[in-house]
Amino acid sequence: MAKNFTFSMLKPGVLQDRQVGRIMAQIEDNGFEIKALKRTQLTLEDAETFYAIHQERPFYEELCKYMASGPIVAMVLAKPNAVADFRALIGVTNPAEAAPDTIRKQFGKSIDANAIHGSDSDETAATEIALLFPEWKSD
Ligand code: IDP
Ligand code: MG
Repeated sequence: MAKNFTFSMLKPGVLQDRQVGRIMAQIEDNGFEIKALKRTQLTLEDAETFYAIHQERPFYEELCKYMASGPIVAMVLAKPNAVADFRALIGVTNPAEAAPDTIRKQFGKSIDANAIHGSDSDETAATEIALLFPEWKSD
């Protein structure tokens, strides 16, 4: 599934603000096909596993607590060059520094509540998809 799939999550603030539909519309309008989709809430343990790569960073515990603080929307997205194209669509980590029209610029409130996650490589996408959609297989 290399190169054609990525994994994304809408973070708890987006559901709290009822902005799910607006963000999903932009994702589809930018050429991504939704291959799997669910609303769920991560346990603290799920969030810690998901962000394990950041466990030595000072923001790790706050980030995990935030991600487990309310429901999220998880999805598998398909498009050629999905990982890089999706990172371009969402913008850089800090919404204040993100380019105009990116999802994080429009919907992010702070560096932790930055609206949306996007995988950073094909390998990470595969790992993240397996965590949230253990049954999912590309066709
Ligand atoms: P990314 O989501 O743009 O790939 P990462 O560096 O992988 O950014 O960080 C994962 C998440 O951790 C970010 O989306 C953000 O919510 C949070 N984060 C990153 N850096 C900081 C920070 O300096 N302070 C607080 N939260 C941070
Ligand atoms: Mg990352």
